[in-house]
Amino acid sequence: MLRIYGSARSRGVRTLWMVGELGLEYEHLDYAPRSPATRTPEYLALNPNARVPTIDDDGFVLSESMAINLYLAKKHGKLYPKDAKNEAAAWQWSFWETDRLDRQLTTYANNAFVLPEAQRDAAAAKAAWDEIAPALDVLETALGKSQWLAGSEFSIADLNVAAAMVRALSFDLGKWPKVHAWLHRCWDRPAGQKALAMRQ
Ligand SMILES: N[C@@H](CCC(=O)N[C@@H](CS)C(=O)NCC(=O)O)C(=O)O
Repeated sequence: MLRIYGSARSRGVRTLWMVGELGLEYEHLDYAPRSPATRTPEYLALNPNARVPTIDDDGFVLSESMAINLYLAKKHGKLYPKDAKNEAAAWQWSFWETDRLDRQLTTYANNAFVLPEAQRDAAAAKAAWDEIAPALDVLETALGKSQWLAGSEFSIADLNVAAAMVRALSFDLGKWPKVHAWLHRCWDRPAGQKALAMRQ
């Protein structure tokens, strides 16, 4: 049995969307980030970074949301590109998101609207946005060439990047119309909607 550690309100939503796409049965341990459950010796043995998500797939333990999704898609032969070039494009976009958008989006969202107003840091929000905007330009250009990020259909590349951009669903993306349309096209999938509902 596949066990998923990590709340849907965390990067765990990426894994929960993926298993929905694959139609897998799983056990969900709804651990919140920084919760005591992520600090126990048992959990630290699975993920010494004390972060979520982590999976235990019949004894195979893996962390890092992008790697988890690439592994699950490849293992189950769905949404994983069959040719080497599109496979590499899926890696490229997953690593790109981690480098150019991942923490920047969290920092921006926290300091722009998630934290109570008194705890927000406007300078941190601006610094994050100054990195997010050029990354969205890059994505807009890529989506001007192709509807999807790796090949001619929705794939793990789109899922990994769109899932990591969950916060951007509430941003004004008017300057990036292709990103806006693509992001909603991805999240409108039934498995995306189901994962999103788990965040409520
Ligand atoms: N690169 C990791 C990041 C994991 C991560 O930072 N998760 C957050 C929740 S979204 C967490 O567990 N934070 C706990 C902490 O900062 O102590 C991944 O993509 O899985």
